[in-house]
Amino acid sequence: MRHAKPSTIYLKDYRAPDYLVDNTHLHFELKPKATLVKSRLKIRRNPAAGEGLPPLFLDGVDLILLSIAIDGALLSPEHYEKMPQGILVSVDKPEFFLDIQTCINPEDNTTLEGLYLSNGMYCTQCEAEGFRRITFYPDRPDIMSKFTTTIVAPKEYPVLLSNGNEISRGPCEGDHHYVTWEDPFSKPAYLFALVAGNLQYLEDCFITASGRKVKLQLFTEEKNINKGDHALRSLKNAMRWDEAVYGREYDLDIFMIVAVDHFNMGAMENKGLNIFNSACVLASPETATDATFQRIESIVGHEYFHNWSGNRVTCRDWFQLSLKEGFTVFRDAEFSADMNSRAVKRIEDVSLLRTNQFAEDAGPMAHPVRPDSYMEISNFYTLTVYEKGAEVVRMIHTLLGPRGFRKGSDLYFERHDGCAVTCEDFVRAMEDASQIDLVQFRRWYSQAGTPQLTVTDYFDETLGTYVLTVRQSCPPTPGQREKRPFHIPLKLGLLDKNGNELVLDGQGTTQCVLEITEAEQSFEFTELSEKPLPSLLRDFSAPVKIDYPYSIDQLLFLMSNDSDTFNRWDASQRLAFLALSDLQQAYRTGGVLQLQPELIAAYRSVLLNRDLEPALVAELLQLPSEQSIAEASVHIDAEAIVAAREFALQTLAEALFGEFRAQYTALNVRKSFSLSAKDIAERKLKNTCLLYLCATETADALALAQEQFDTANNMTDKAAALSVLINHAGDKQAIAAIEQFYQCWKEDAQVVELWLGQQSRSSRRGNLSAVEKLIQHPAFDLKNPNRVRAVIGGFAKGNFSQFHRSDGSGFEFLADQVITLDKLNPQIAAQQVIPITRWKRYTGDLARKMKIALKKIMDSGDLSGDLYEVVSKSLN
Ligand code: 0A1
Ligand code: ZN
Repeated sequence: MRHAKPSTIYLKDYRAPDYLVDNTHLHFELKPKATLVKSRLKIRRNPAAGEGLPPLFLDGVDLILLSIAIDGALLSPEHYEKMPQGILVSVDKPEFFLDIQTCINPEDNTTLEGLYLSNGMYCTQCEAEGFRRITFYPDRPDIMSKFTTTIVAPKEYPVLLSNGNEISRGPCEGDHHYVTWEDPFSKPAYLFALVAGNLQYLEDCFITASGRKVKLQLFTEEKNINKGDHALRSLKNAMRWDEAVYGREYDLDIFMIVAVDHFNMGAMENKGLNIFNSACVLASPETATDATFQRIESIVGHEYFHNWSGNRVTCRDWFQLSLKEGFTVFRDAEFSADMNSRAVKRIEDVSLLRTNQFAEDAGPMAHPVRPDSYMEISNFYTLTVYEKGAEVVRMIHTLLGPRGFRKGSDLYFERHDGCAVTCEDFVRAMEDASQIDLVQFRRWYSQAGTPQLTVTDYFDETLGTYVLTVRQSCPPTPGQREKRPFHIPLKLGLLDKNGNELVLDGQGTTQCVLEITEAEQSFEFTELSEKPLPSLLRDFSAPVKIDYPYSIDQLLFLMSNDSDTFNRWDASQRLAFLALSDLQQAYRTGGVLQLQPELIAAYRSVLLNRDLEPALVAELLQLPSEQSIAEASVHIDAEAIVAAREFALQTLAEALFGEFRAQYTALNVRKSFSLSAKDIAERKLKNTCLLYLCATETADALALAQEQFDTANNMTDKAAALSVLINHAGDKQAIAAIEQFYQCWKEDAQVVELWLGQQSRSSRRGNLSAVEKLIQHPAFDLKNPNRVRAVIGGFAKGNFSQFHRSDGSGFEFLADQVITLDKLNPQIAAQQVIPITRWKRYTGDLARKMKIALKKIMDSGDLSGDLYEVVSKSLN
């Protein structure tokens, strides 16, 4: 099971499969420790793969092979060869039925890949390579087959689900029953799913644009059945949206969602049977925050949209993962933008990209949107493939315009329906439909790293011409020293001294998209009477870093005048970054820390401006997180970052106490709960004010937090109050709140996870010994990824100051946890180790101590392939 050194797989080595599987019949007899899986595969030689009858390779991991037969004749061991990762079967005819029986152990399967048990419920996770843990099979996405699945189980498991439509059910001997499912659509094995359990369900229906009735069902354990409404509502919105925006209808008569507590990722788009991490589907106002409600809406949308972008048209191989993920993230982001505040959604997505994807691009695991090699594909479900991949699709949308893009997506779906294709096929469909040349644009798929744009300008007063010069470069990444210029859409506007938009052409256009294709390029704007102020990279039109020598006054001006909401926010962030950088410098040199009065004044005017929408005010008031400050630094000085941010927060909180207090009071009116965009924005603004107020740690402010904690009628307000009490109240008050909250919610898995996460992320209370205590708490469970992410991830990824303590104890703790975790769940171990893999960017002793922790992992013996890949690449 463990590999000494896993081998590297290359895109350039892709070969079409030797054999195709037209039909797959599966028969499961479920038992916790010994499930019997019988499969019958209708196999034929792939005419596109050459001559002769080569042996057939079937992937298989952790399986007990009971028997194997071709056309009913049992094969003796000399007809097949057992290999570490599967079997090689001799073949003497071009078409045959292959019958295989295997035995698997769901109960002891802690990897959460293949078939496993979660709270007594059977469920599967087959993407990317989990099906090979169920039976021997050519487990690759370009093998598409029609599946029929029979599940036999004791009657204590009344619900037996698989993909497609139910075609029969009935009793079996000995208190057992069976259900048979048939999926009429061909699919790769990674989209297979099975669920069996004692579950309740909510039911609804959706009438498609062409008038077909689709049954919608959401399955949960009984105790959670009151938490499914929001997901079902989101599902119906997503179905309607995909019809309206992409012309895509759902294609089966039933669509099922199942919530499970043990899940490695967010959710999975199995055909007709989506399986969700409970945390990404279950919500009620008492238990879920606004952020959770919105996350659920976007993930339900994401999985639903995969039915076309992923399932009907799938990936030829795993290097093409962004074909389905980048496109589907773009689709879900637009869906969320249409359902909520478009500007806030964009700000949130760009913050995530800048903080975490840019860090990936600058780290040892940097890879292109379409990687060209991997050891373990699970390590490539990354922000680069998902979020940067979505930005790449967004740029195509910008270059083609909405109509051209829709023509392109129609052509893509029509051309490739039922096929397993490549990123190249996607780009070609976009090109063919729009006649726009994307030859150079394709480099976004093959070159890693974050491009850097440096913009300078020049105004000729006598001629009235304004020239913008743009230089682009991209830092080297592992295996790619030199980069060729990218094709970058740079959306911009020009502002006059009164903040008005200048007209850029004869048609009254005030915004344009410059197409940057060279290493250096100049653009001229004529007939201007004054030097304009450029508003660059509006709406973040490309995933790049952009440098223009804005003065503080210019940023303040953009912050209040730019018509592009995104850039108003971006100006506020640039201001904050400048201030934080000065503070870090002062801290390092032992100087006096001081926050520029202009910044304080800018925050004050934002707070007092009654014309601004609360949603935008809340965003403008956010100080960049420590993590994002770190990402923006060339060398990360963790101590200086913590000191600078803390000082800025304190100073703003004290200087604007009255304004924060007034705003808080204005918004703190008792009303019934709603999820309207307005109410969500007001809660966010109110809780931002509460956070600043409590940063002063005055009794007055903490009393407000306590009052909110005691009386809130929704989890957003309750959790916000708990968080500030944990971080700012004295021991007695904080500990009482922590304890009271737990006693109230200890039966609710999602709330307990929130509670664990808040403590381990607390810069005040989440020190190492507190986190070590949390690990001993009965609510913690190393076998449950959500608990691991809350406590270990909360500490290593969300508690910058405590994790980066100068003694390196945080890194050693992480290393020890990762070593233990790797024996249970390699995917989660490899996800959790990431913070210490970026050691090269840290200053001083921290880099050395992170490296020691990595070496400890490397030397601990048998690593999984997942963990080995990440650790070895970061030690290189
Ligand atoms: N395709 C899913 C993501 C996913 C990937 C792997 C998983 O298990 C290892 C689970 C889910 C999505 O994009 O939502
Ligand atoms: Zn996805």
